[in-house]
Amino acid sequence: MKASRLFVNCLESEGVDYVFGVPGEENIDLLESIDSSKIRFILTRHESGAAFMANVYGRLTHKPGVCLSTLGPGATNMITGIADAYLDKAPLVGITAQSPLEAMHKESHQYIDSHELFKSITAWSKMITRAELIPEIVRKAFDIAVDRSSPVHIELPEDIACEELKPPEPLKRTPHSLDICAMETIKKAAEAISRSSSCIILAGNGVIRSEASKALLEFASSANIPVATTFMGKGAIPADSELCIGTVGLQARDYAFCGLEKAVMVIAVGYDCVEYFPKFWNPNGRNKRIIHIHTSHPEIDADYMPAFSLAGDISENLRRLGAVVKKKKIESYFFRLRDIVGEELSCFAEDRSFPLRPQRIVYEMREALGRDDIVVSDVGAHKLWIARLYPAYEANTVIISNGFSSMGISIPGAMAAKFVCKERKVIAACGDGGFLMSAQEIETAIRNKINLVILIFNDSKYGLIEMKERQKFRKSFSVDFKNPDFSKLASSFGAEGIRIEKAEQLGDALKEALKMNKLCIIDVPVDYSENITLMEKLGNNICRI
Ligand SMILES: Cc1ncc(C[n+]2csc(CCOP(=O)(O)OP(=O)(O)O)c2C)c(N)n1
Repeated sequence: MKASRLFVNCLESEGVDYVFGVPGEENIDLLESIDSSKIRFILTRHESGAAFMANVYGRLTHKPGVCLSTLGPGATNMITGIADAYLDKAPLVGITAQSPLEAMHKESHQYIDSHELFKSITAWSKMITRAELIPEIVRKAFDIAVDRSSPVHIELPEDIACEELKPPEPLKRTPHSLDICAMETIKKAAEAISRSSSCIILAGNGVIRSEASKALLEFASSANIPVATTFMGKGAIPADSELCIGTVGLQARDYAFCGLEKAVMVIAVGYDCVEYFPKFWNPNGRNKRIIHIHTSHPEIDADYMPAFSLAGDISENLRRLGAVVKKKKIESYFFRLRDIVGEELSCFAEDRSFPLRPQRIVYEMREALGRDDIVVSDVGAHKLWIARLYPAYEANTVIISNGFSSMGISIPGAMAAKFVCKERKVIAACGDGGFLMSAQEIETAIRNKINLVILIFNDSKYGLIEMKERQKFRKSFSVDFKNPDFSKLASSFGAEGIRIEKAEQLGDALKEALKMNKLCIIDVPVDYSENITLMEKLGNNICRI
């Protein structure tokens, strides 16, 4: 058997159904083996698109997404999407081709040391130097990707890929179980919660990765504690649960943040420091008592020094804690915070300003989508508006990159969402900057008959950076650009293009676009003049309640 065939057998044995990637001379043996397997190869137009697809596939399925590139330039192109999976903690297996073994010690066409490059953005990176090691290396890669919810990297040299060998069998996965904390520790944590005068739960993406949303809601209900989520924790608790007070993550005193500020105790569940520095919500004073509940013990951070760390199975540890904790009384302040966010969104339902205000766009997106439909946000000012205002009712219905925060994720990410959840509606929401960082993947979507809606917040600028510049320098510079005609661009790809000309048009346009049997690009002129309020005024307003 050819080694590349054995490699693909191992991928099949891991349950891989899609590989996203771009070919190169050095990976055509592997591609030929994939071609004659049950795995579907999704040919993309840029390796970063392939990596973003694998990244979002991993987040949605909790199985590693797989992406593939050639050596050198293919590998370097794939890096951004893989680095995003690293800081956003998505399980992913990245495969790159490599020069033959005998060419690696000297100057050689397209050769760079990819292992060195990938080492710092993966939990594990390995070159296959002997074909018979393939089953062990692939098995180990998938275990690490799942257990650490992280990307891993396998390098397959060209000469190894086409070696013939007497095939070993793929190895089977041994089920791994997570720890459950000793009852003694759980009781102590429960006593601390009962004693604390004011408590809040801060839920992060770890809840979603661990599929612990149900346990979180049960725990919050039995202890009667309000829940704020991070951007990537959106949907960990339904936005219409009376305990959900909204999203934190802006570097400002936004609504839900005030709840965090007021609480004496923070129960951080599945919270990742990478998303939202502890110094923003527990600054210098470091006076909050923290209980950390996650799959692993906490990152060392001087502003995040929990009194208790319950590491292991999040759901089971929450259940045990919920069984012994005393029900608390919630101050009305927390409910007020929650109502204000809802009021802010509905207040823009009839807003006729044109260009549209971001709040109106978010309102219309929410109206057009069902509870379990999916929004994949790109990175920019639009992400902040979506994160704070868009109510998410289920886990993984708002996909946001907030660890690595790479522009360009939304279009390939939304495509991955469509591969995984064919029956759900999907919107890729992006700025005009991020759109053109991944627009080439529209061709991939059309070729694969993927119907989704791409909604562009069009301000002819890198909007978020303008906001930061204005905040710091009271002026803006180096952020303006000119856009192509997005409708014409859409039709040149074979997609539908709609340009919004007045605010009232957006709701119907979105609903129709989501029903279309075609990919649709909606170009929405946006008025970002209120962006600065994301950083300034909100905090002042909130002080008054
Ligand atoms: C790949 C990448 N390059 C640069 C940045 C820095 N950055 C963050 S937001 C932003 C502007 C985004 O502009 P746009 O996509 O138009 O969205 P808007 O802010 O206007 O909503 C930039 C340049 C980044 N996060 N990722």
